[in-house]
Amino acid sequence: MNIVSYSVCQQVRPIVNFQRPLSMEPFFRYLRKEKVVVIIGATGTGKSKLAIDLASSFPPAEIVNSDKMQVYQGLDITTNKVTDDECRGVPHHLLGIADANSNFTADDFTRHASAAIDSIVQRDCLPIIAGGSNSYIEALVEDHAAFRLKYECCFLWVDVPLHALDPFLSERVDRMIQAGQLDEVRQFFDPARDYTTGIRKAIGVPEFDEFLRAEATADGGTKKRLLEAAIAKIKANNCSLARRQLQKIHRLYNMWKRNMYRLDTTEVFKKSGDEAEQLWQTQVLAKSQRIVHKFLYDDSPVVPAATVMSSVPPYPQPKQVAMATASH
Ligand SMILES: *[C@@H]1O[C@H](CO)[C@@H](O)[C@H](O)[C@H]1NC(C)=O
Ligand SMILES: CC(=O)N[C@H]1CO[C@H](CO)[C@@H](O)[C@@H]1O
Repeated sequence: MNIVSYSVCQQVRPIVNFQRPLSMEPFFRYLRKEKVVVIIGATGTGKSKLAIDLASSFPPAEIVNSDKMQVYQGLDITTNKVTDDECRGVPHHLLGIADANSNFTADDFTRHASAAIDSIVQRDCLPIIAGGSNSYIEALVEDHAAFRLKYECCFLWVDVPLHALDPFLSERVDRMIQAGQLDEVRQFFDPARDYTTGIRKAIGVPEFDEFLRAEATADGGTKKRLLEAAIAKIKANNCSLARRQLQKIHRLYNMWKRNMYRLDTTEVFKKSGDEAEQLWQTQVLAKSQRIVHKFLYDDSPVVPAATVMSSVPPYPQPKQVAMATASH
């Protein structure tokens, strides 16, 4: 997961530029900012999936993680990192790159993410930033002057009403427990350490402290009670995290609404299995594809809704070599 392979990018490069006459190229190179897609949304709304789906429909694209816990090594279940299968060959950056017992800061994120995005663009790939840490995204795209000079962002906001999200988050905690989250955290447990540093701050770690301290000595009934309490606390903490994230997103929306698009996934959350996937494809993904297509090639007509699935051309024009980038 940490070792990024760029092979996907190298393969799918179109040979012919059929949009602009060759002689105009240098002119556009200097005028145009490089484009970055940013996917935001509360925990559990499907940001990672959308990023991978979009990267697969606009290759070559690479994903930059903006989740402040997924930047750390370890606790892959607890922090809900994408698996190799889920990545479908799309390269990911800033996943599991930081020492779990260090403090990775918003400044660190800005530095690492800028470097990753510069390198993605230099290889003629589209950078897609995705993750739940809105403060990191704000630090990068709002407070970082060099980034603002070089890049232009399109924000996709994956939204779902909290009443639909809460039960989903609760089920997701149960699925994580089944997948072995407690074992993962137990291996990490160190009674001498507090929960102020690095990955130990992740939701799903401090909540198990009381249970893990008592585990060796307590009787069965006490253990059961402590475990249930820990799981309930994780659920509650995740639901309140989702609320805080949403508040922050509403604030960002007021700042960025010119370039920010809300994707309503309410209908998807009402269904499950194949039906949910179908709705995701025809509604959420198709709409995102139209928005991103327009953002990337804004001199081309918007693709009509009914035909989008079949008619989005795969990357019709190679992105410009990053000349503007190099001159800063
Ligand atoms: C990480 O930051 C917290 C404050 O947020 C501090 O208490 C802790 O000592 C820091 N840990 C390290 C290893 O610097
Ligand atoms: C079980 C669950 O949904 N856990 C999530 C709680 O929120 C954090 C965000 O900090 C996610 O990383 C977890 O996956």
